[in-house]
Amino acid sequence: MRTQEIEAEKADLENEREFQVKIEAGIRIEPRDWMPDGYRRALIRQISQHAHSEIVGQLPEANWITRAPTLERKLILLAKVQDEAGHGLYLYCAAETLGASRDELTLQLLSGKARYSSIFNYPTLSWADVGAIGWLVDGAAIMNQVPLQRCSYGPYGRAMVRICKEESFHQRQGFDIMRALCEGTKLQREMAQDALDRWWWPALMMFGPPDEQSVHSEQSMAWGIKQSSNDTLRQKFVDQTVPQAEYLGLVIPDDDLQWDDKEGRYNFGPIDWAEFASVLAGNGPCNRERIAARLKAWNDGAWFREGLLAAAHAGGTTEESACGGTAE
Ligand code: FAQ
Repeated sequence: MRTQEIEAEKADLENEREFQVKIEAGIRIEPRDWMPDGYRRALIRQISQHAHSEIVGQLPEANWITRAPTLERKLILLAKVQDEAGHGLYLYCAAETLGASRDELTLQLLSGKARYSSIFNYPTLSWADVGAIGWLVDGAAIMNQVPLQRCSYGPYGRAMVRICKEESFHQRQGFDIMRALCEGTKLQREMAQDALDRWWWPALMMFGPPDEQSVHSEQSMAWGIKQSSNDTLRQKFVDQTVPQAEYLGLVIPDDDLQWDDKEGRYNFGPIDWAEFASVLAGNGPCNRERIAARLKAWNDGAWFREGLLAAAHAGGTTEESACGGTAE
């Protein structure tokens, strides 16, 4: 028995060594490949939180579908919100390839065990917020997700390719809403400025805690899951977005914002991390409302899930194939 244990330990060490060699050589890890348990857990955590964010992220903008100012804007917004549902589904499928079912992950969201992005706990008070979400929130999401296309885990990286293409359309539609408002009446320009004032800081928080407080970054980067640190991406976002705000004639709500010629970047003021912590603890302006909406959707959909499974069993289909199989 002792010899067997030693042999098993040796095999694990060899697997781990080969795994790290693959990661360093940029060879993708696929669902049936050997992977350390920690790598699997890290991916399930990140992919599921990402999937939940896409799904919960439909709610703030969906609030404006019935009140979009023109038929064209309504159609575009409908398509955008539908895209976010699609992103959630690709991501749940990617998590399924790691052995975590969508139902199990959804229950973790509903019980508060799994997180979703802090940004979706803020309310959409005016039509300009729909513009600000597309411009800033999708803009931040793209900044974070473009490097994830090179994630070491194949199904996640490949899902990101399509998601990023769609997010870039979302970002442009948001910017176009802001442009239309900024070229409009005084009241419309004020709406656009007010939306920027409310969404700017929460958008910066989307990138996660500062590097020195990031729990997962170091290991995640060593495994090739994350490609860049939270602060690096946040800085790139600021550098990209400030000139866009200037083009729109809007003012970033940060008195400390200043171009640093020597460093070739914008320096910006301190982020209110106490607010971030409070939102993560469930006390943001809309946390309870968001979870209540997801819980209602889950309960309302029970009859459909049961029907789907009953039909699958009657027809000899497996539960997995009834739900669309896995995304590789
Ligand atoms: N909100 O150690 P780190 C979108 C948590 S999709 C809530 O730095 P990590 C599309 C973190 O989970 C937006 N929690 O963590 C759209 C961890 O807690 P845990 C979502 C956050 O994983 C647009 C703890 O803090 N995107 O917007 C947040 O290395 C418009 C320590 O943090 C993704 O999920 C936060 N902002 O880095 C949809 C992208 N930040 O798990 C609709 C993939 C951190 O130990 C409309 N994810 N935490 O309990 C990632 O890139 C990473 O997971 C980060 C966090 C960068 C979010």
